[in-house]
Amino acid sequence: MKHVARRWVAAVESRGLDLCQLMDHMTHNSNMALRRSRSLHRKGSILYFSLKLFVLLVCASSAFATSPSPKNPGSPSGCGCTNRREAAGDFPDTPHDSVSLAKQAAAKYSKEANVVGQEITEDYKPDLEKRTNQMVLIPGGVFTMGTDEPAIPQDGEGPARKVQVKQFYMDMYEVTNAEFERFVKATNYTTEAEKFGDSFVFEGILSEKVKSTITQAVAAAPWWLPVKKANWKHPEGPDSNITERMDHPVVHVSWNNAVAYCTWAGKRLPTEAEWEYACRGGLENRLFPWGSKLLPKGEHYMNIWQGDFPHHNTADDGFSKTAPVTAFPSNGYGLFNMVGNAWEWTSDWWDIHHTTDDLDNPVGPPSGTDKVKKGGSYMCHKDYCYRYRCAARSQNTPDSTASNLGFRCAADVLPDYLS
Ligand SMILES: [Ca+2]
Ligand SMILES: [Ca+2]
Repeated sequence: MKHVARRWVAAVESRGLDLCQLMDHMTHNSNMALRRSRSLHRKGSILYFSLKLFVLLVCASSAFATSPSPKNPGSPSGCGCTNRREAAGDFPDTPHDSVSLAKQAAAKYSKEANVVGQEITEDYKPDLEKRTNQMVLIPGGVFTMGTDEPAIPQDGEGPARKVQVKQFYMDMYEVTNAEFERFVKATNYTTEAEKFGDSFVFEGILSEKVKSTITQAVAAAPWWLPVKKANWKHPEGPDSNITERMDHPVVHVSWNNAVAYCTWAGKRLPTEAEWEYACRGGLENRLFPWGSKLLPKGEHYMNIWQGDFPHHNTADDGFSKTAPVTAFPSNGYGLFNMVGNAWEWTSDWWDIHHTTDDLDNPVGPPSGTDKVKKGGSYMCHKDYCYRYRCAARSQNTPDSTASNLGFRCAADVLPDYLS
């Protein structure tokens, strides 16, 4: 089935909602079929070590074996893999509530896929790769969501309201390229940026070669450029890669892609309330996860933009683009980079009108056109995008992708493989 998908530019580092809303949007006919293969890498430990031994022997006997074997997750040979193309129309054209969307995804990304995703295949080097899929228990409680002193009122940061949140688990880190690659390899997943054939990239991180090929820009935010073949594996277009960034947040992932990943991992996206509660780290009415000082002890606690946006990033915090998800101190709950680095999707539909009634585990509006994202990114500068605060928020359509937009997952119960 084909449907028309409206994709908004990642309108986050703009001067405010007006510019956000003015961002150019693009219409694509897209086949939303999500291809999933059940790469049944259910090899027992004997088979696994046999394969490793075989690979070692082959490598030892070859003078040319200087690099790992080619990664070919879709190859059926030797692994008992089977491929199955899902029926088209996996995601609806029209808005549905988050729960039903998540349930649809859950039906498609089944338990067996979750198990597959956590097994180690010969393609991976667990001793060389530090996993970043750990979760921490966030104790339940009541907190003040939003603020009565909104920095960007048009984003619906206010009013402050009392919200109860039951305990849940939260990813310690933004989902990394390494973790997302495991998902892609296990399920033969194709992201929406790959299907659309382009994604939005901040001009300041593009090569001159790529920039010279671009004729289209976003009038209200000329620093966002649609780059052909930009996707999670090629964050700045075809002449870039993630080889040296496997521990950085995956970007160019849509909300739909994020839901698929979290479901595969036995997790889910956090609600906005959960995300904000987790961001605050047990503190009340503070701007940031650690308090209200931008530079506690004179040090940078997050990856944002220093200098003159969008012309010059001094990268005083050490990073002009994404940083490793383990960078900077964690907050009181042990969570890293809740603000800054990459924006993070939540499960809620976007609305700027909030009740002042006390709420119990709110899940946001029942429907909408955009999803809420939280935390700001490495592109945020106070003059343009003072959204690296726990109460701050922004939005994009569920199929939007950009070079500063990622996610982390939550869960009601800790997945077995993490306990
Ligand atoms: Ca920075
Ligand atoms: Ca973040």
